[in-house]
Amino acid sequence: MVATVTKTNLDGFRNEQDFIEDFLKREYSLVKPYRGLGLSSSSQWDLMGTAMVTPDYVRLTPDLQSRQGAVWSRIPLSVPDWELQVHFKIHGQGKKNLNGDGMAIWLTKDRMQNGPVFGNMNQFTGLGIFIDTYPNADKNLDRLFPFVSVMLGNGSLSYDHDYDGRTTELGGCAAMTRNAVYDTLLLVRYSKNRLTLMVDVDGKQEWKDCADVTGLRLPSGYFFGASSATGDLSDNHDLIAMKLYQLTVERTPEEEEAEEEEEEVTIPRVDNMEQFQVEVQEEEMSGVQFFFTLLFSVLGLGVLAVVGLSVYGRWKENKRKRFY
Ligand SMILES: [Ca+2]
Repeated sequence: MVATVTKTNLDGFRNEQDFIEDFLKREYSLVKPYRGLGLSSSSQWDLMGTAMVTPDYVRLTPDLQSRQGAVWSRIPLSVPDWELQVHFKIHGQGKKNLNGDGMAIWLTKDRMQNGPVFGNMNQFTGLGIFIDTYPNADKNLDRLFPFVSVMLGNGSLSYDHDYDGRTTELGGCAAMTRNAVYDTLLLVRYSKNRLTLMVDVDGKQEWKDCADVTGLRLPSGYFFGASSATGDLSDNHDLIAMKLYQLTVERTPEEEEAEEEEEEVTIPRVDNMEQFQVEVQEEEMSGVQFFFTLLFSVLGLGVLAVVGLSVYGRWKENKRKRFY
């Protein structure tokens, strides 16, 4: 029997319940008041770049050109089934599509790095959720922006900023997250190798599906973070809260057995996706396959020989008829 849990800390709403209960893990959460954030040695989070704390939000970047800011958890994640709720606000003076670049939520092996992917390093290892507010790839807008997308990095995959990361994205959706009238939130749930991304941006207090990736394998011990960057175009990128819930999920005995037998995941990957197959192993022929391959080869050669001989015979006969 799966009980329904009413949440009191996030407006008491929730969609499908496929877990028994959840439990807020304070050590992985960033909530008001952000006491000692980035300053105290007892703080569980570090600030970098232009990130600054105010009573109501953590501003990753101000609405000014060429800024980078981030906040990173100090504690490696050891929760197997979890849900992360992110409350953020992106706003600025720029007219639509004259603002940028957006922000990213991370769960990665490395932390506190500078770089070109929304203020974090490229070729990252782990999970990146991007709230991309500027269309770099095409100005015809065959895709609405802001666009929220998911990428899994394995340390060699590269996020292509000029193409808005389309070549590496695992899923995503348009979400009107900039200069929004309503609270803008996103939810990332990871359980049983399935990653679900949902958004709530239109004040209806319900989660809308954005991406759903199965067979996604993420090692444990990674760090949560949020980062943002501005370039020629800018925005205020504010993080209001990141809440991490540990989920209690029912597993069938078969599922438990399968998980125990699985090898420990050391590099993030998605099953059945070519870009995550580092080694390509040639399939070996079984004995039966080998026997039939040999049999048909011999039979085929035999047929060819017979056909060849009869053609040769006729040709010889024709030749003889012609000369005599
Ligand atoms: Ca972009």
